[in-house]
Formats: sequence, structure tokens, C-alpha cells
Amino acid sequence: MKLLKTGVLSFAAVAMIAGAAIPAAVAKTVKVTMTAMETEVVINNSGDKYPAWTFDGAIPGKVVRVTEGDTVDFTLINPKTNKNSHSMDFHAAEVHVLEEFAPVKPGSSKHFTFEAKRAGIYMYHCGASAMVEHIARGMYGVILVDPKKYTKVFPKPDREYVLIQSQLFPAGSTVAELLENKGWTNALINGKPFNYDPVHDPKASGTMLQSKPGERVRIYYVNANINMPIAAHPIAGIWDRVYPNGSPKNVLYDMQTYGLPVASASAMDIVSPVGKTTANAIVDHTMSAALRGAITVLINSPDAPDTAGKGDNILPR
Ligand SMILES: [Cu+2]
Repeated sequence: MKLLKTGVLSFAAVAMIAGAAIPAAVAKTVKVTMTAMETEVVINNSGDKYPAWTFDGAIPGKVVRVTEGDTVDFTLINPKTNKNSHSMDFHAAEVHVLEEFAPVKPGSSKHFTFEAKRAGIYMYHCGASAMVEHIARGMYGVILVDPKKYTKVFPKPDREYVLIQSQLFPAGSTVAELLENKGWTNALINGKPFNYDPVHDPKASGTMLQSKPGERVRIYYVNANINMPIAAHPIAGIWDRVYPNGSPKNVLYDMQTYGLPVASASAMDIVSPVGKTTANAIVDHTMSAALRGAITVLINSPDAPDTAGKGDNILPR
């Protein structure tokens, strides 16, 4: 998993505050390029393949991370080998739906820019028709827009993890079946059921979320389902804080379960007890989703590697 860190300083936003020559925030331009890929991907811990539609060949697409005020300079490439038009809809963008988000035919590309004006956690997805099919087949991801003065508005997290939940329907499901929520077989977490849960799926890789006792873990939970809301609950724990939409302007304390409507995302902090090894199971407490795959194990152990949940490792692949 490579986080995008290709920020290019294209202009320096030097603000003159009350006449004093103090440089304020320096916004940057972040170049992001994605290629729509209609390709098979491994869809579970058993190695089964699924005819997916993806951004850059993976479900979910890569994590895009910018800072409030940055300009995202985006290009979508739709190779001529694809059979379908695709598009990009960044929920962090305030633009013209018929222009920036327009579908791109196979053999074409589309370029647009937008300023990420509002800090938060935002889904992105393909919006080409029929949108339900493009999302169900895997064309979604997350863009994190960090506030400018991060540590002034948020308690600093020791670890961060992205969890993007979605619904898997059988290959060949019709649009009508998708709209009726008919026949979905699995809840995917970052592209696989029980992705980080060897307890419920012995074939899981063994990768789990990790932290040390007492650390603050910030979970960016994204609902990329077609039809189902999510009831996010950390079994054997309580959300210390929830930031709806990931904005520091919104904060809730001491939450057992937090609801995520379709196409929403929030930041949720959990702090494990100090001095002992514990574990949490982060679930969608909607039972039909939990038992189809929406369970993620978080281990709080002194042995947690320092690299887990940091930098490029916030979305474990
Ligand atoms: Cu698409």
C-alpha cells in the first residue's frame, strides 16, 4: 500500500496576518493518477477470484491523503482494453457533477483539479452508469483530508487504520438484483471477508490491526456498501471519541456503537487499557454483515511493531 506523498509545492500561500509577515499554511498541489482496470482480483482468504472493476487493480483503491487547503490534481485513465466507461467522484470535491465527474470512455482520460477545502474522511467512487454496479464491483476508496493544524484540533493518534466495508454480490448479478440487495454473500473489509480476523476465518493471513496497551488508535471507517448502513462497535471496548465525517468540528464521546450511512465515513478513536494485553473485535453489529465478514481484530500488545498503523501501513494489504 503506497500512500500518495507526491505533493508538489506549486504555490506558496503566504498570508499576511494583521500586517505581520508570518507565513501561514503552505498549501500544496497533490498529483493523483488512477487507472480504471477491469480485472480479476482475489476476493477472499481462500484465494478465489472475482471479475472486478477497480482503480489501479485493487479493492479498495489506494488511500489518498492531503491536507485541508491542498489542491488535488487528478487524472483518470480508462485504457482502451476496458469495455466500460468509468468516472471519479471524490466526496471531498465541490465541483460540477456533469463536468469533473463525467464518465470517461475506454481509450480516453480525464483531468480535473479541486481544492480540498473541508477537513474530513471522504469516500471516493466511480459514478459511471449503472453506478450501483461500478461500486459493487469494487470501484471505491477513501481520501483523507487532514486539518491544517492537526495536533491542535485532534488528540494525536498513536496508530491509524483505514477500514472500508462493502458488500460482495455473486459475479454476474444484475443491476435489478443489486438494487434489491439480492443474494449478497459477503461483507468485505478492505476487499476481503474477515480480512484481519483469523478467529472466524482460519485461512486469514494472520494480519491483524495492532497497537500497544494504552495507545490511541484512530479508525477511519468507510461505508462503501450498496444498500446497508453500518453499526460500528468495538467489542470489549468503547469508542473514546467519534468524529462524524472525520471533521474535528464534530465530536462525540464515549460511544458504544456509531452508525455510518451508506457513502459516509467517520474517524473513531479507541484507547485500550494500560498495562495489559487486550484485544477488540471491531464489528458491524448488524449481524447479517458481521457473520458475512465484517469483523476485524485489533490486538493491543506490548509486542506491536512500531511500523503498524503508521505511514504507508494504515491500510494493511
Ligand atoms: Cu467504473
